[in-house]
Amino acid sequence: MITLALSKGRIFDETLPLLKAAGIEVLEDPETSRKLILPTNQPDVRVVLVRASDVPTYVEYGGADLGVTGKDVLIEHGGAGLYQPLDLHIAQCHMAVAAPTDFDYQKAVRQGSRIRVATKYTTIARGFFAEKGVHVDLIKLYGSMELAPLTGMADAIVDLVSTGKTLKANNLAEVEHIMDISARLVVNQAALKLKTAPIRRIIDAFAGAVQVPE
Ligand code: PRT
Ligand code: MG
Repeated sequence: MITLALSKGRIFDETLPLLKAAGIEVLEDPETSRKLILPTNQPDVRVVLVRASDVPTYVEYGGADLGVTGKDVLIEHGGAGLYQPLDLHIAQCHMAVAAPTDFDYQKAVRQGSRIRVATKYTTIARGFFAEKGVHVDLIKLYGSMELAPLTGMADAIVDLVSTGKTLKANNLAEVEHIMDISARLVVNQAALKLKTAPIRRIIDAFAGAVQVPE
């Protein structure tokens, strides 16, 4: 049995065409089914639905042989023990620093002020500001980062941006581009040794189906 960990939403939706290229079709729709283990047309391949931030953990500890996860999630997890053979170029977005339009972020940086930054991505944020030599107090949040500056709790946020609509709707503007983000295929290293042929077949099919945007 091969077990693939996916999260509901964009990761699941954008992985479907890659699975199709590997001859795998998921037999139930996660949006309507309550099942957490979804069968596929291949009797020896199943999909488990987990929280996006839990995908690397399931693969690390062998709850799944493979998984698809954002580079953001992977960096925050640490990626220990995971083989990362492929950038799938799906669920694309970028990590950015954003601040209210009336906060002069560049001036605060020039003056060496301490900046209060709210984020779910503390590892990425800490690394980015340390590299730049900017002093920050990080406030860890688990969601709706945009709210933190609006309530006066933080000066800025570090969050993912795709269309930019969320920032705009909350009177925030991007002030730093941190890194491009896309989803990766991650593989449990012991599973790769034990089930080399079927896992390689999936990796190769995914590799052949990846569409690199210009
Ligand atoms: O939702 P849940 O808390 O369960 O987990 P999650 O938010 O981690 O999962 P999900 O499915 O939303 O995201 C899975 C992966 O998709 C992330 O780990 C990213 O790698 C990737 N991805 C791509 C995104 C986005 N685009 C994205 N736009 N993840 C989140 N967003 C959010 C962003 O945080 C912000 O709140 O969308 C909002 C901004 O979108 P725009 O279009 O308004 O700029
Ligand atoms: Mg989400």
